Formats: sequence, structure tokens, C-alpha cells
Amino acid sequence: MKTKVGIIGGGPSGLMLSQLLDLKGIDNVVLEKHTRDYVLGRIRAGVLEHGFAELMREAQCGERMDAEGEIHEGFYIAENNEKKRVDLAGHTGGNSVVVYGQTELTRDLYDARAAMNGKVIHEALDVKPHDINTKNPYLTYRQGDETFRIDCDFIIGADGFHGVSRKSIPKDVLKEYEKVYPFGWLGVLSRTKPVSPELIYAKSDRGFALCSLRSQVLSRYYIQVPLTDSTDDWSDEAFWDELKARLPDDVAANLETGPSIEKSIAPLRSFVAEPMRYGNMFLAGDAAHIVPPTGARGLNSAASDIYYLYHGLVDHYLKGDDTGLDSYSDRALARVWKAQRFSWWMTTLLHSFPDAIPYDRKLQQTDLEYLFSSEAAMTSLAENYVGLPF
Ligand code: FAS
Ligand code: PHB
Repeated sequence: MKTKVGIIGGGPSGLMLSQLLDLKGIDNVVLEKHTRDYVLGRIRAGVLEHGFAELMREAQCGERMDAEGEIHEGFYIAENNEKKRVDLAGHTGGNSVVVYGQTELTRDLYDARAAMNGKVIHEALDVKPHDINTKNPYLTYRQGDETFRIDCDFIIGADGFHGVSRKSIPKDVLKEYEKVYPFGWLGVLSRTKPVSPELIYAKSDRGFALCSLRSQVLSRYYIQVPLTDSTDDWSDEAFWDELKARLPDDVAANLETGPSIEKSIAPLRSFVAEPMRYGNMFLAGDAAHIVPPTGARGLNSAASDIYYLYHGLVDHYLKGDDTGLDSYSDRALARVWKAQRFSWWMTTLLHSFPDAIPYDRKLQQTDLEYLFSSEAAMTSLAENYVGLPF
């Protein structure tokens, strides 16, 4: 098979790029190792920046998001039995975020790909990029006992943190930066009414907690847990009791509990791989960078990668201009590192660190007090949370 752009990974990054390119008549193929249902079974992000929402609309996939997603113009930070509101719109000239689950937006992208007869190949095993530092790169993959080859102009590694693309860049070229946090997030999805109309990020001596939602009948909650914990250590009752213990009394009193329909623990790490281009292979999304989800930057960092790649590829094929592709890595990394900083800052501000010394805890306290006493500090938080410009 021959195509223009071979995309490894059928998550939001790969599907979004595939859809945008197809709409411009740029032929592409997506190779996804799992089934569609497996990909849709993963519960991940919940908050979309303005830029991501705009890309969904440009990809002609924004209809259900606009109908079912919720516009949020603020959120709360809770501590010491009270909560204070972060006014996103008031500090960003009216900007906001859309609360709409990654599962649903990935479903919308899959449906749009199917409607356009997009080439998304599932259960593509042992995908390997070849000759990536030449003008004729190609992909191979296996289905059953048969091996297939796809010749392309460019390869996009949108295969997530554990994918094959980043590992295909020579070790003497690739530079990796990583910070692992000494705790994880235990997440629960429940068919219950959300405890708050806007998200609540809670800092407590017992650990961090987050009250989020997917709709008015589907709630998403998280608590910080030690890395040694497993979901077997947490019954639903134990989870609800601990969540309540970390929330202000008036919030805890209104918490509607119910059976968990999903329960998982995600480790927290900050990670960046440089460069995000090697030869004619480009990395995008989690294949190149990971953030702790405290700042809701994970999926949203993928959005700007896709935006830059999309415009670079369109300029290459429709105008013969390679400026966008040649500047991709530097341009994408400049925004990625700002999301890294913000996610590290939010995580450091709100979590209980097991090895923290009293001085660290005083700094956390001071940072929070400064945040709520300074327009400049609040504006900085707000402009990062709604998403810095692409
Ligand atoms: P993805 O990992 O989503 O997709 C990569 C795809 O490539 C997958 O479908 C995978 O099956 C496929 N693949 C991998 N290797 C392959 C191979 N060799 N061949 C073919 N296909 C291959 N972000 C937030 O903003 N908020 C959150 O709350 C949040 N929670 C998260 C919880 C967890 C457990 C994880 C892992 C991530 C979370 N994230 C969150 C970040 C997440 O939303 C990512 O940013 C987002 O999935 C990035 O999308 P992709 O870059 O498409 O990568
Ligand atoms: C979520 O709803 O899953 C969510 C929201 C905001 C975050 C992290 C996760 O910062």
C-alpha cells in the first residue's frame, strides 16, 4: 500500500490528524494495535482547552461536544474546610474550557473517520517504522500471520508513551527529560450527580482530591494514593469515605455516592522527549510528552502538536512550503514545556509529598495565599488552564 502520511496510533492525536488531513484531501492511514472498543474503554481526560475544542469543530467532529459538553468558566480550590473560586473567564477576557470526556471525543473522531471511509486499521500488530531518515520511509505491521508494508512520505508517531515511534529514534539523537512523582491518582467513575457544578481541586493534609464530571449524571473523582496501592486496596466505601475526608464539610455532606463503574490508578510523571522530529518521522501527543493530570494539560498538549503538524503538512502538499514541518519540533516543544511547567506547579501546589519538610509545606501555603491575593498570579494560572495560544 502507498499513502502520503502513515500514522501510528488510533488515539485522539492520531485520529484528529487523520481526520483533518483527509478533509484536505491528503491521503493517510492510521495503524492502531488495539480494537476500537478497547481504545474507547479507556477513561482518561475530561477537560478540553478552547484550542482543542476549535480543532474538533474544524475536523467536523464538534457537534456532539457542543451539544453535550459543558462550558466551564471557573473552578474551585479547596483547603482548610473552605473553597475559593478561580475565575477563568474573568482573568482571560472571557475564555473558558469545555468539560467533555476523552472517551466521547475519541468516539466522535472514530465515527467521523468511518463516515469518510478513513483508513483506520485496527489490531495492527508489531508496527515498525523503517528508513525514517530517508525520503522513502515505510511502515510494516502484522495481522494474523500476514505482514503488510505501507510506503509513505511521512510517518507520525501518535502511539502514546509506550509506543514504538519514540524508541525508533537513535539513542544518540534522542534526549529524554523525566520527573516521577511519589504518588498516583486513584480515579472512580460513578453514575451519580456531580457534587459541584464546577471542578473542585482539594488540597488536604490527607492528600489531594479532585471532583470532576462527565455530565450531570456521570461523576469523575480522584484521590492521591501511594504508589504502593492497588485498586484491590480500595473498596467503593473506602474511596467515598476518604474523598469526603479531604473535602470541605459542606461539599462532603452533599456528595452523592454510588457504585464505581470504573476504578483505576494512574502513576504521575512529567516527561518530554526531544527532538519531536527525526528525518521524516514526527512525534505527537503522549509519544513525546506526558504531564501529571493536575493541570488538565495532557490531551490538550497533544492538540497543539496536531495543529502544528496539520498546518505543516497542508503547506507541504498544497503550497510546496516546508517551513511548518521544519519548525515543528522547536515550535511544539516551546508550548509543551510551558504545559510541563504549569502541570508541575499545580501538582506541587496541591499534593502532599511524603518527603516534604516543614519549609516545603510553608511554601505551598504561601503559594496558595499569594494566588488568591494577586491578580497577576491568578491571571497566570487562568491563562495556562484555559490554554496558551497555539
Ligand atoms: P494515546 O496513548 O491516547 O493513544 C495512543 C494510541 O496508540 C493508543 O490507542 C495505543 O493503543 C496505540 N499504540 C500504542 N503503541 C502502538 C503500536 N506499537 N502500534 C500501533 N498502535 C499503538 N490527560 C488529561 O488532560 N486529563 C486526565 O485526566 C488524564 N488522565 C489520564 C489517565 C491515564 C491512565 C493516562 C494514561 C493518561 C491520562 N491523560 C489525561 C493523558 C491522556 O489524555 C493523553 O494525553 C491522551 O490520551 C494523549 O492522546 P494520544 O497522544 O493520542 O495518546
Ligand atoms: C477529569 O475529569 O478526568 C480531569 C479533570 C481535570 C484534571 C484532571 C482530570 O485536571
